[in-house]
Amino acid sequence: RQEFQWDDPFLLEEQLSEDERMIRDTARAYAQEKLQPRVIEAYRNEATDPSIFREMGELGLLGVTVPDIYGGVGASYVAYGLVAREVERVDSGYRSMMSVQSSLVIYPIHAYGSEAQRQKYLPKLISGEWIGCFGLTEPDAGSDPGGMKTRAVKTEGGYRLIGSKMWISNAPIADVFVVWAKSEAHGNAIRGFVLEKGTKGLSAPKIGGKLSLRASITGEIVLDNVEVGEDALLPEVEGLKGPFGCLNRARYGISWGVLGSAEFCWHAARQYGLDRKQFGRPLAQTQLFQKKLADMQTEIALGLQASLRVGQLMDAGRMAPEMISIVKRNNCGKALDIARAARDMHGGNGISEDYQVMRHMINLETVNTYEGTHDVHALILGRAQTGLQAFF
Ligand code: TGC
Ligand code: FAD
Repeated sequence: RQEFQWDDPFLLEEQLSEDERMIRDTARAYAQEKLQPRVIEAYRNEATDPSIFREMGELGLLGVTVPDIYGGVGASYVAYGLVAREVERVDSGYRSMMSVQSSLVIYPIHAYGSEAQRQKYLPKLISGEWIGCFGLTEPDAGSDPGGMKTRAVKTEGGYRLIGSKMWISNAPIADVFVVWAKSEAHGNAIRGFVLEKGTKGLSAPKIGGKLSLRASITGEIVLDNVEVGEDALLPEVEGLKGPFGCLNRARYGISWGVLGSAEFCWHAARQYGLDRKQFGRPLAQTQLFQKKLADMQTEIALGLQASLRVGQLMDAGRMAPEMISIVKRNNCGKALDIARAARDMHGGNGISEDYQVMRHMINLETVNTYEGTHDVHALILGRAQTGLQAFF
């Protein structure tokens, strides 16, 4: 009889390459040794530590899929997912910082940028010396980014950007801003621009009072007639497929990340149930407790297999965005259910910051919303199987 590994039911470990395991181990050691000790206080104080970017960069954890000529390690998308899982095992906010930098800033500059833009920005973003952010969402355009109002007006030497972005991760501490705008000179098509901190008219005020993702700073981007040269335009993409190409990568990473968070909650609930006795026996010896643990184990094991498969298809160049909608949507929803159950299974202690399950639970509320809400991904999948558009 094959021995059953309760914490790795389908032997995921054996399905990874040696390189993937090595990158995963680096991410796990960093997350547990350097991020875990500071997260409770960072979350309580709503404090983001910018040095985290440099620490991650030094270990090769930013832009892992980018080739080494720009400073990356040329790793697989499976490896990228494994990094997200380890970082989010500690906190979704830390994973958010990492995935914006890797998928939403490094990726578009690499995929859509000129060679000069790649040379200028990628090494410093990959080393974590520069911090990046990605501005798509606006106050009146969230699920429907095609409704954005931000516009780029042609000037003699380049463009003038006018508008505002809302809910932008990393923005208040960013050096590099990838911003999407409708460009009048391109028939009002959506185009990407790379802006730099300190440019006149560009500001990024912090959004305070967040009850979720408190270790990751979020801000607005205000574009008050920001003048940039032609060299700020990302030349190689036009239309919504530009930002969506980035979102595909970030959403895929999230599908792994949330399972790291769910695994933390599952393991914590299991241990709590083994340690705590009520009615003369461990909580873990009750049927209800065991059913919840079995549900957690099942959903996490299935979700990990699904994300691994999608990652392998991405690595083989056979990814369809709908595959990513399935794993982003389902893994976020399941992770949120698991975190809520874990919070409940900890009883009163479950609300304490020391036990950490409630922090994960509240973070996952955001993760279920950003990068396409749970329902928006249902509509993407509904459209893909019926051919009928139900967004409007
Ligand atoms: P639609 O007509 O479907 O498509 C317009 C054009 O885009 C192409 N396209 C894609 N291309 C690549 N990958 C995808 N996933 C794509 N989805 C669509 C499509 O082929 C078409 O191209 P073309 O050449 O024919 O013009 O567009 P729509 O306006 O009907 O879109 C509807 C919908 C709901 C699918 C879309 O708007 C959507 O996904 N909304 C959710 C918005 C979202 O996810 N925002 C995320 C903001 S960034 C963020 O949250 C970062 S948080 C990060 C962190 O902190 O970790
Ligand atoms: P809305 O689109 O107004 O949706 C509200 C509700 O209506 C949701 O339940 C939604 O599912 C539902 N809904 C919408 N349309 C439909 C429909 N057609 N049919 C049925 N139901 C519908 N954006 C960036 O660009 N960059 C970032 O770095 C970034 N970071 C973020 C960080 C945080 C902490 C948060 C909270 C958000 C971030 N976002 C970022 C924005 C995020 O992507 C949006 O919040 C998300 O896309 C949803 O948009 P919205 O908030 O405008 O909600």
